[in-house]
Amino acid sequence: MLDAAHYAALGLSSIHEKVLAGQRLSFDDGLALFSCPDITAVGALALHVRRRLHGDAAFYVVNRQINYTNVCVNGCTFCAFRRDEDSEPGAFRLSKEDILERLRAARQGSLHLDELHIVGGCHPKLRLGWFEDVLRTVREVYPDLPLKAFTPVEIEHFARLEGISSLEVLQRLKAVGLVMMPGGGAEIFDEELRPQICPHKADAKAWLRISGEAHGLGIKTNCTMLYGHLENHAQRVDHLCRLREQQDKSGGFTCFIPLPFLTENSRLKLPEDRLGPQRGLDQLRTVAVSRLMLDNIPHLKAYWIMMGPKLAQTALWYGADDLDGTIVEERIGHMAGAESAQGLTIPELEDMIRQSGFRPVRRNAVFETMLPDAPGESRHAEARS
Ligand code: V47
Repeated sequence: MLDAAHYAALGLSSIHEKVLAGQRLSFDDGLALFSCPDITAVGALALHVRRRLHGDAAFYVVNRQINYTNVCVNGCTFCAFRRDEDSEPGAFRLSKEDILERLRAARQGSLHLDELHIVGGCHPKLRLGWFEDVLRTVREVYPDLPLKAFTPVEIEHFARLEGISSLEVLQRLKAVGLVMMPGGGAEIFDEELRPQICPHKADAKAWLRISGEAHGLGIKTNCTMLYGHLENHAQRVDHLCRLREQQDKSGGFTCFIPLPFLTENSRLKLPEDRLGPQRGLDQLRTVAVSRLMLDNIPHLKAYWIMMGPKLAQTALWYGADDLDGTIVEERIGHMAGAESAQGLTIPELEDMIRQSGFRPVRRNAVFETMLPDAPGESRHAEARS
């Protein structure tokens, strides 16, 4: 830990003191951390908090991601994954059988999955009954597999299509096995900027309300922030403060995932000065500031797909404690230019963590710790495709 004199020289004495005392940082503190020229000083504070919460543990999950469709009514300008119509080139929609086939393939590779992550575009015709049927069937075939599915944006969309409340949608999905929701769709909450990047998506209030409703039903959820596009530091800090405020009320956010904007194939074009190598440092700083501001959210994920494995490893020293998982098939980041592999094996993830100086801990979708090897499992299964 850097000493008090160093933080005094940086004008960060009060932040340094608050972090050591475990006190809440203010909006202005968040801004000061974003503009501090010494990124390692910011990182050291975040590392202190991360160690206080998790010691030397760094988490990963043996999971699969399934995107059921990329057809979406929301028209987000940043999204390279989306298609507006079923008939557009590159549009896809999986059947229930396609989904089950992917799970069978995972089982044939003798891999015990601890999370099934299902998300997709807001398709204009896919009804809630279809999703209930998919979840019910998956649960029948794989009763031990924790189902993490549907962002608050999808829940809002299902509610609109069915003409029922979001709470009712959540109750119906919980009844067929939903235990966890991914954190996507939060993007940036700021009311001026949000319509420019996701004009038709559930707004900030709806996203936060639905997260709170899920928490009230005992469904844990994650939360995200999409950054590195048109937003400024104040809009980032505002986003973090709104998540923190919601967490004070409903308490069910498990993990925060800062998502760096990947620019390929996107309709959202950035000015040249936003595209340079400084983006790597900005990712580390954003991880660190998020860890420091979100004092009531236990985990912070350096999502290796979007950050790339090398930067994700480094992020473990800047406040992150989780890398996500084996994944196998990922589309949202790769359609936007992610250069990472499609999947990693358990040994690859564990090596990444050990080489970074941390202790690998296998967890499930709701962050319960698992034994490192499930019975009869091949640790090398599901190598990158
Ligand atoms: O909501 C879309 C983002 C999110 C791009 O909860 C992009 O454990 C960068 O939320 N560049 C979906 N990001 C992914 C997501 C997620 C992923 C892994 C784990 C979890 C979890 C959640 O991806 C979207 C959007 O914010 N996104 N396009 C892009 N071009």
